[in-house]
Amino acid sequence: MDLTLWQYQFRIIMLGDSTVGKSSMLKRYTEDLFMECINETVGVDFYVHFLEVEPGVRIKLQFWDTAGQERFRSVTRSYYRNSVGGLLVFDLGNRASFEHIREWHAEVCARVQPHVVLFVLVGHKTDCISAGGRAVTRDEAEKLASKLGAPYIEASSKTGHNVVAAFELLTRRVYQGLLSGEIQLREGWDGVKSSAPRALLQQQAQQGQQNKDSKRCAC
Ligand SMILES: Nc1nc2c(ncn2[C@@H]2O[C@H](COP(=O)(O)OP(=O)(O)OP(=O)(O)O)[C@@H](O)[C@H]2O)c(=O)[nH]1
Ligand SMILES: [Mg+2]
Repeated sequence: MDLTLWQYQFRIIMLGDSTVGKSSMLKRYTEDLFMECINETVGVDFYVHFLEVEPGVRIKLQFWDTAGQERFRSVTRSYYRNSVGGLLVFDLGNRASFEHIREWHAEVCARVQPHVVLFVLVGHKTDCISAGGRAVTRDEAEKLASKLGAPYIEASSKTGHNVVAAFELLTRRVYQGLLSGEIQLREGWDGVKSSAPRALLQQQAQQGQQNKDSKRCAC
């Protein structure tokens, strides 16, 4: 089987303050590597990974790894619009990075209209909190996630804990959004691409809508 073949391509954007570990999460996920000394991201970096979400359905994940530093914001903003998924990352030992999550979320949502971006919130660097370095409780993070309509997960790129789980959670969320019709392919928008014929996609979207309608009736 050609491992570069894919049925869907999702563009995912990494968001959060500088040093929270966005690039480290991607390094761990795509190369299974961790670096204590890693260069700050300048503008935007690009990573690719493939994931089979169900037998025969391979997703090509294109990651935009944005710089958290304010001085790059004009560059990174231009990548929001063509993203379908966003990993909102904060450092569990850095309270300010948690408090800025609402701003990251609001900024992306305002700029992607009329498209939708689905998010997962990540409390990162769990390896540091065992030594009493936790600045954000799980309860606070879960409350924020629920306000943002996103699942919450805690991870560490250093140990590898939950890194794959975080990316898979987001990928499956986008895939389900596509099947249910919450996410729709549109001309001139590159958040999702499909190698399947358009007729098949329309059929899937209609099926998703019917499922939604029947669920509504059942309530
Ligand atoms: N202890 C620990 N350190 C981490 C972890 N992930 C990243 N780091 C360290 O945190 C620092 C910043 O990591 P980066 O991945 O460059 O952070 P970033 O969010 O990409 O930063 P910008 O590119 O400036 O936006 C580096 O020194 C990493 O080694 C982790 O899970 N645990
Ligand atoms: Mg980076």
